[in-house]
Amino acid sequence: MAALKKPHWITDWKQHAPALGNARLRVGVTGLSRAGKTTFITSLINQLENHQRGLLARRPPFDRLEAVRWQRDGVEQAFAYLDALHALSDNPARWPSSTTDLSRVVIDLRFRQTGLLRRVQPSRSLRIEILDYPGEWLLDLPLLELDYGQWCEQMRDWLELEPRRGLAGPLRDRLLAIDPQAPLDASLLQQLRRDWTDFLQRSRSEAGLSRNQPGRFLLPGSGIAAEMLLFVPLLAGNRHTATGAGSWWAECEARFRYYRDFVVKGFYDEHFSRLDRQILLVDMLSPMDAGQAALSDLKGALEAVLQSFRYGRNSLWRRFWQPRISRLAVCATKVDQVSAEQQRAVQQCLEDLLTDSLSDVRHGGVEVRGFPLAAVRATRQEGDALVAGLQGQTGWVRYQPGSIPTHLPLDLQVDGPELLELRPPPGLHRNEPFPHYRMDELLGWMLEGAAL
Ligand SMILES: Nc1nc2c(ncn2[C@@H]2O[C@H](COP(=O)(O)OP(=O)(O)OP(=O)(O)O)[C@@H](O)[C@H]2O)c(=O)[nH]1
Ligand SMILES: [Mg+2]
Repeated sequence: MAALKKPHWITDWKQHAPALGNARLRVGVTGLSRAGKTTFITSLINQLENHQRGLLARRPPFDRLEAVRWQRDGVEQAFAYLDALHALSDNPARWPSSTTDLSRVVIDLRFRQTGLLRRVQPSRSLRIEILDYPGEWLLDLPLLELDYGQWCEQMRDWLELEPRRGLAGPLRDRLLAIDPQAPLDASLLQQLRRDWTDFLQRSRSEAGLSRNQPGRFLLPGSGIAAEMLLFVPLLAGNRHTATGAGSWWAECEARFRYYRDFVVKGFYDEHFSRLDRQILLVDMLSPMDAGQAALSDLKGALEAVLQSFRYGRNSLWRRFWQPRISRLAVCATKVDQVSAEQQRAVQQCLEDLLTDSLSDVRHGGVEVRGFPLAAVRATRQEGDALVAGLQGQTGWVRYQPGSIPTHLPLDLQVDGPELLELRPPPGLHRNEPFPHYRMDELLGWMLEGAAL
């Protein structure tokens, strides 16, 4: 099963790298579904490959960068960089496809040494390793802290509140009506499982909700047998429910445990262990546009993710993170959708949303910095208006994005911006740096110290 495999892309480092003067930097790109991970990783490779021409050229340590090689041979499940480039440089340009499985990025950089060190060792290598994965998988992180009964209780609580209550409709009553001790009805379980997946899909697309569990119901990825994803929350059960063999409870609980202990834990062990730096990407503008419920759900989802950083007896930190992560970049993504002056406000709203979690992370000794980011800039500013192309069309629109508050109100009621479905800018090419906002600042900060 893919989620359980040992990440041997790490061990083959020894074969490729020189014995002396090399270093490795594992960068965790963390973002929920549609946060902009794949586009960011594509732009990151593109900026590095074109370091001599773009804004990177003048920024340390890239002024000492001599050579860049994006590795694909010998990398297991290599990131589909060329596919993403193909979409972005198409006419009309398209965004890369939504990610359906795990993939890996390995980039080797060679820096020129300066000063006295140059005599001993003229150059130094740095290998950057990144994972890309469907954002839905991250939403399962909190399951590691729950047993099946607690998860059922939580789902019952969530389904009592709008908009989930309305979205679930009769499914909620059907799940409540099941006696957990009754013998399992296998065909009814199949039906309920399909309806639960449908409910998760609508929660995401109609209400812009983030916490849609289990994430693999939406995107299973490869290597997981469908029958292992066959369970639903039994809303009449709770953490004290006892089991009887062959009952609804026994069957669903066993599969939940497998899901938590192998599928979820396998992925998190790989993604979260041994990271040196982390980049948290958050699409803040879409939930601001969708409204209060979406913002509040995003806050819950991100807090659960960031909890991994906390010190403390029961924290996930001890279980999954080495206290080696020294830097966390918190980035509001796709800020090219608003005017240059509004970009800092979007970032501020994101940091307001995460105030408590970010204080905890800082308190744990991690350096945190915010970057309002556009991996690929789709708009250009003309006066106080923006000009861009719409997806699937060829012409141009000129628009004003609407208001962004300077701070996020505590009740999360915002009159958000109007968002359009923008297409990437025309004329992108692999051998030219893509237009962006602050990719150079972010990369400089991420690599600071690592390339010495
Ligand atoms: N304007 C603008 N839109 C962007 C940018 N990056 C991403 N987008 C939009 O956001 C969508 C999602 O971006 P992805 O990079 O696929 O996001 P992801 O986090 O990889 O999403 P999953 O693979 O579904 O988890 C894209 O299809 C674009 O519509 C950006 O820099 N600027
Ligand atoms: Mg993706």
